[in-house]
Amino acid sequence: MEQTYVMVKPDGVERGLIGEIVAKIEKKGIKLVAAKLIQIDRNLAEQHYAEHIGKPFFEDLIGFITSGPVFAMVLEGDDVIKIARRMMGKTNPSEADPGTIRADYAIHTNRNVIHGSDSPESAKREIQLFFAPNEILSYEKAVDTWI
Ligand code: IDP
Ligand code: MG
Repeated sequence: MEQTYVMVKPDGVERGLIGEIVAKIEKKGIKLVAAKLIQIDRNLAEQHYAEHIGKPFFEDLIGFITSGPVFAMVLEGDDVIKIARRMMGKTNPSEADPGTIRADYAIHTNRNVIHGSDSPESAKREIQLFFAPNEILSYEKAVDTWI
């Protein structure tokens, strides 16, 4: 059983897409174990996107991700890191497969609506960055055996 960090970025929140994105996650059968609306500050943004420091798009990315609330989530399930990444689609929405969130809801790479951890190491790091341990729940759902 894996956990991953996923967030609806400020463009998705502003455009009213939280509900549709969460609906896709729920309908897929993925369990939500933590969720909150937060305003990311510069310090947290730089930690989250540390791997991109120095890249040409870094300043725009930090400005964008701190520009308004994000909807932060922890998802849990078998292979959920890869599954969530596939549901999001490629980073550049013009290369994302139809039906993925980025293909369906975004046009530009720098406004691509959603973030998801790309590996078990990133997932662990990002979950710890955004959530305290007591904010992440462990619970059974009656439908678990049907998924
Ligand atoms: P990911 O979000 O698919 O994991 P990363 O390469 O980790 O993609 O990049 C993080 C975020 O930085 C992207 O989601 C996108 O918002 C932004 N980004 C990445 N590459 C570019 C670029 O070439 N131009 C503008 N923004 C970019
Ligand atoms: Mg990434």
